[in-house]
Amino acid sequence: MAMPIVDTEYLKQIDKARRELRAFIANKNCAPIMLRLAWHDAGTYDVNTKTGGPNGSIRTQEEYTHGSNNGLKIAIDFCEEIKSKHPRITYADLYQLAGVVAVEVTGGPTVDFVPGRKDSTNSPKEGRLPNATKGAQHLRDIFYRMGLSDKDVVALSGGHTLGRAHADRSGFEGPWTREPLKFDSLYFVELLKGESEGLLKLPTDLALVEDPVFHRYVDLYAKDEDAFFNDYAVSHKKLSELGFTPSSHTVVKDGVVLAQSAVGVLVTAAVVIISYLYEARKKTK
Ligand code: TBV
Repeated sequence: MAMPIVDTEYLKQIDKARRELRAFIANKNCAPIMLRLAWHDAGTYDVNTKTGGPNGSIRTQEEYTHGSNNGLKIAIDFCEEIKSKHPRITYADLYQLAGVVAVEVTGGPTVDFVPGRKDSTNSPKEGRLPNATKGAQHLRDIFYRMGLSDKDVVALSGGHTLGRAHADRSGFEGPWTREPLKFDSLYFVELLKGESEGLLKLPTDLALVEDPVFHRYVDLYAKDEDAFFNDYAVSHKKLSELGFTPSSHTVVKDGVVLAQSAVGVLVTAAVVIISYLYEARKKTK
């Protein structure tokens, strides 16, 4: 049987890496490119062949030189600084953790993170990530291939609240909002306003307004930031776990281990019940 990746020591390392990532991302102001790295590692998933997905394969030269990954070597190298201090943490976990922390430190929702992804160096063929020059049908084709929904398309597109396009990487230029280091719902507000001096709208961004089903979510998220944050957190978690089935032996909430195994759960429950009975007895005396 394969050794499980996640044990108590691994979880401690994840907690430390999470703290280091918070400081690193705040110092370098690199939240946007860390989020883009997490998305491009995960976004290759194919639900039918169960290939691609968040498995760290984007670190291979074959994959980071794909056109859509232009510029991401910067983020891969940033992550290597954390990896060298915590070599047990898989690249797959590290990239997804960096994405979750990027959203968190820029003021976005807390995205639940469950560790245990395995690494792979098998890169899928080029062409699985979306092409920014296309429309709604293309977005559906790509996201349905990942096993994701229309709602996921729009919620995750809100990730463009962070960062900007660079002419030398994608051929596009500029940020989507006036505060590209703040995670908020202004991407959707700007989208509904239409053309705006200095702000970018990709063809895929415009498709969200033109398509009636997508448009309803854009309206909702522009009006209701809580609705956006809730849906975003759910969609981001789904994206970060494509093809990954967390081990049922570890229950982690907000980085805290609640239970290590079924036995652990029983022991914890027994301790709670016994101490309760003990306290109750003391009171009746
Ligand atoms: C940058 C386009 C997160 N995304 C980004 C660029 C482009 C796209 C500019 C790259 C550059 O020049 O530096 C052209 N990315 C796309 C398109 C898709 C895509 C068309 C189609 C779906 N993006 C994204 C998701 C997420 C992002 C799901 C995260 C959840 N992308 C992202 C960030 C940045 C880009 C934070 O795709 C800024 C990076 C669905 C930086 O500032 O360096 C929104 C959606 O995936 C389009």
